[in-house]
Amino acid sequence: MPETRRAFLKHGAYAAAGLVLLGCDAAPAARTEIIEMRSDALGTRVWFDPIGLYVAPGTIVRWIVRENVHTTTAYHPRNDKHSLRIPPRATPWDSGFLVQPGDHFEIVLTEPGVYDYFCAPHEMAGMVGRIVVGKPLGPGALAFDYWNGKAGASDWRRVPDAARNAFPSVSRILTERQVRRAG
Ligand SMILES: [Cu+2]
Repeated sequence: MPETRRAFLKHGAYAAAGLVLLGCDAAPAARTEIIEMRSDALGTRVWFDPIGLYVAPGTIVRWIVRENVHTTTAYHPRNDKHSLRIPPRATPWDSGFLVQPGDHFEIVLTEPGVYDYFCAPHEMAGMVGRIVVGKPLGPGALAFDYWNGKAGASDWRRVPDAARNAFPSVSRILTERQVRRAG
């Protein structure tokens, strides 16, 4: 698994939702949106910018480190029992640690719906983001605790309060298309 992950990182690409794998050198046929992974000098404030993003299905989303060390990790039970907050048919992603400025990771999002994701070392600090692909569908559009009491979800982790408070609403993303978070 580490070897596979390293290979993905080297190519800066990852297939999600059963999609196309693209290398950084490939000329992308689809539109690419950039999400920066930010931090102040002391690492006391950390954030994704934009924190909220609307894209059309088939868009490539690339996360790139500007400062500090981060991951982009989908809210999905396969990622350390986090609750499911991406479309059920989409494949969860986890970039692993991106450590150098300029390190990046990308996926192609084809399945319509809301995708919530977090930075593993900074989730408790509220470093999360939300992408709406096409339509505001799926569990990411539901309340954070929608899964309480459901079979198979008893060991899922609760979304921490700092993360809950950081997410831009789906309606705001649909209106503004890009929700920036001031540094
Ligand atoms: Cu982070």
